[in-house]
This record gives sequence, structure tokens and C-alpha cells, in this order.
Amino acid sequence: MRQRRTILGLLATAVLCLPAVPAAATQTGHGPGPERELGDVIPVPAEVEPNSRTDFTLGPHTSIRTQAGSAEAKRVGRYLAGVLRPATGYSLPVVSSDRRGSAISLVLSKHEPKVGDQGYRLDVGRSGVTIRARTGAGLFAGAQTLRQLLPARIEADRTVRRAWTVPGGTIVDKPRFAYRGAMLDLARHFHEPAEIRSYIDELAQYKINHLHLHLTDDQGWRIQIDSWPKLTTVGGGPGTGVDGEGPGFLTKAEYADLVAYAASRYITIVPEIDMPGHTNAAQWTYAELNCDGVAPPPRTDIEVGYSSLCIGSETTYRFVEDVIRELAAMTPGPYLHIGGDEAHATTDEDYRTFMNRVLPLVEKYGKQAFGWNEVAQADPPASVVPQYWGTTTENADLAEAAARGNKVIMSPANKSYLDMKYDANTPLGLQWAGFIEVRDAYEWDPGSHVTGVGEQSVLGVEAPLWSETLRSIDDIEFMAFPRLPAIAELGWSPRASHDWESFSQRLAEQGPRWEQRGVDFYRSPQIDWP
Ligand code: TNX
Repeated sequence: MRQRRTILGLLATAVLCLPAVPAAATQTGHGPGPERELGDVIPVPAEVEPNSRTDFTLGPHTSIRTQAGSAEAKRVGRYLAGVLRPATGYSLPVVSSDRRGSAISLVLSKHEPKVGDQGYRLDVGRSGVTIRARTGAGLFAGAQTLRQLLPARIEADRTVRRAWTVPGGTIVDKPRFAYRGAMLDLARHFHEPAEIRSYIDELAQYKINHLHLHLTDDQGWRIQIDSWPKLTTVGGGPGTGVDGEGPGFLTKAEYADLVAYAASRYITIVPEIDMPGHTNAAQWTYAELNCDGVAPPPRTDIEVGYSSLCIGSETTYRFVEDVIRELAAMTPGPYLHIGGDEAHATTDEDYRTFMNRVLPLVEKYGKQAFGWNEVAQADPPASVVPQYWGTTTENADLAEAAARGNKVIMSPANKSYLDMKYDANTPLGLQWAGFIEVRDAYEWDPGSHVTGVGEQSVLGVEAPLWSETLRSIDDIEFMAFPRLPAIAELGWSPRASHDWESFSQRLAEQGPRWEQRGVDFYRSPQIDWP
């Protein structure tokens, strides 16, 4: 994309012997040209056809037009107005009409070709922008593209005149993988609903469509379960979390609000209850969940692999079924994650016994089970989705599961773990999977990363963020940005578009946007920030 600007700039300089000027400052008969080029978006769109003769400039009379009778299009229209009004200062009324004149039009059509059920077509002509899609999710994705095509807002300097110009042409776009996820760990440190909402808003801009919440672990239990009420009052109470500094939990009402907020951004919540290991919070809260009937002490350190539910006890399965039933009832999304990682205190035989009893419970309550990749050792039915978190490119159990027909989620720890340090100087994070600079996060292929697990077996990608060392939303943002957009692009954009030079230039342009929104980020030396 950038190439075009450079070549044109060189030509102009050579032919007209004029000094090259930045695109934004170029005066034409129609005022300042667009600051952005049509493909300058993360994730990079599948097909881009620029047309420099049809740039469109938003003005005080621009409206957002949605089809009469389409509640879904209106919903996206209101969202778009909500983000564009404060930036542009224009009123951008959301109207359902086909009046003529300057407009951003949102059109739902079941027959829109080439966009699938998550994609969109965006046309920029002289009198307006039209986004077409088959679904609300597609319109919403198109709206995110439009946001990034507009210039970054410069609030601090009112003397800089913004021309809210969108570059002309057509984008036809749809995702490579259906599932693009991020994960937050609420167990090691609880993050407040307001912080989670703010992260959701950021995720949505990069077309992430799932948020996995790691709700329970050795250090704390973070979701209300009515049939076992002490899980939250004790297991999530004062003194819980790493160093005892991360107490808190979501009530069912708060969880429902988060589910609805995420849904308004076309993001599905995937809740996780980790078992049969990572269960110390439940086991210190309820002594009957231990084989010897004795509650262990609470743990606030970051060791892993020491806890296990009692595999031979019926109380365990009553507990697990109660939790799955209540969690499934409050989760409209199709997936429920049962963890299953690092069960080092459970024998292999017990692990299989446990999974063979628990996986059908997930199905009994109408959900599809996700599990960390260890779940593949239990030869699960093809409906179960193992989530790969290993650091190597070989995993026989995963490859066998893929051969049996299981779809997998790719989140290799040495590429996509947002809690790994960027380098030795990063003040936050861990380093057991190595340092991950932004280029490391970008340079891998989810469709061929693990031998024997090909493109067709990959449901999608996920960027987990574990919170052993994190406290605040600033901490979350500092670890997520700029690596999260790298994972988002791997999940959305066609493999053929993969190109570090292009990505790093587009990423640089996100910097001023994060600054203006007050989003903390790591100024990676690999990026030429403006
Ligand atoms: C490994 S990844 C874990 C988590 C830790 C994480 C820290 C996985 C499935 N288990 O319990 O929080 O490393 O990076």
C-alpha cells in the first residue's frame, strides 16, 4: 500500500520538479486529500482497489443511513455515530431513509457475494461510503475498517484542520479464520468489569470476535455459582489472587452485562473453568473437594501443577455438573472452556477418567467444549476444540486429534502469549516461553505452525494474557499493544498478504490513535513510530 504513495511521490518529484510533500498537506481543488490509503488498515483487507478520483470527505451535513426496518443495521449505525461524533465534531444523525446527499450507508443484504457471514464490502464514492454485508457482524467489521481509514484525531491541537477524508475505491473483505480470540486471566488478578469493557472496545477495532475469560485458578474463583456460594465469597474474597492482591469476582448480573456489552461489539464470551488441576481456590474453599476431606491452605504464589480435584469422588462430579450447568445457563455463546492444562497432580489414567465424565456434561448443557491442548490426550470426540499453547511445532496428540476431525485453536505460547516479556527490560510479564517482540508475534503461520495440523483443522487463533504480574488496565494495554494487532492480522487476513514491511508501517500509524485514546502501549524499537 505504502509502496504506491512512495512511487507516486517520486514520479511527482521527478516529473514536476516539485519538492515531495506529505499526502495530508497536498492541496487539490477539493481541499486536503486523504491522509490514509485505502488498504492502511489492521488487519489488512483481503481485496483493495483504490480509486483516487472518488475520495469522500465527511462534513457537517453527512448522515449515517440505515435501511428502513433493519434493527441490526441501525445498531451498527448508532455505534459508528458514537465513535465518529466525538472525533469529527459532526452531528452524523442516524436516519433510515434513502434521501440523497452525503452519507455513510449501512446495507444488509443476504445476497452480497464474496463476503461470507463475517465479511463486508466497502465502497467509497464521491457522495459517500456504502458498507454492505450479509450480517450485523459483517457491517460492524466494515465500520471498524472505515474508522481506521479516517485520520487519527488530534484533540490537543485545535489549530490543525482535519479533513475527514476517506480514500476512494472498493474493499471486499472477509476473515481467513472464523475464530479470532483474546483471553484475560481474572483469577491471578481480578480485573473490574469497566476494565474488561475497555479491553473489549480495543479488541473490536482489530476484528477480534471472541473474548475467553479464565475465571478460576489456584489463586482465586471469579464467577458467582449459586449452588456453591462460598466459591466467590471465600475463593474470590479478600486476600485472593497473586500476593493476595487480586480479590474480586463477577456476580451473575455483572457477567450478563459483560456478555451483552461484548455482543454489542460482536464479540462472544468464552468462559473457562480450569479443571481437574488449577483448582486450589475451590479446594481450600470446600474441604469435600479433596480426597482426604482436608482443605489445603490458600495459595497466592505463582506455582502451577500441584492441585487436583478428587477424581474418584462423586462429590467432584456433583460440583462440576453444578458449575457447568450454571455457567452454561448464563452463557449464550456456543463454547465452554474446561481448561485441562498442567494437571501434573492428576495421573494420566485419572485425567482420562475425569475428561470422559466431564466432556459429555458440557454437551448435556448445550455447549461445545474447549480445552487446553492436553485434552487431546484423552481422545476426545471430534466436537471438542483443543487450544494449542505449546512452544514447539510438533505435538503428536494434537496432530492425531486433527486427523480425527477435531478443530483447534492456535495460541502458541512463544508467539501469541501477551504476558511474555518483550525483552529483558520489560517491567511486567513472565519469560518462560521466551521474549516475544512484535515481529515474533507476527512471523508465524497458524495454518501450518504445528506439523500435521493444517489450515482446514484450524478454527482460529487466540492471544492469551495471563495476569500473574498484571494489576491495572494500563498493565493489560502495555502487554497487549502492539502485539495483539499482529495476532489479529494472522487470524483475519489472507496468508498471501502476510508481509512484515507492510504490517510494521500500518502498525506505526496505530501509535497516535492509542495515544489519543489514552491506551498504554510498548514503543517497540522494531517500529518506526511517527
Ligand atoms: C501456563 S498456558 C499456564 C498458566 C500460566 C501461564 C503463564 C496454560 C494453559 N497454563 O497457568 O498462567 O503459563 O504464562
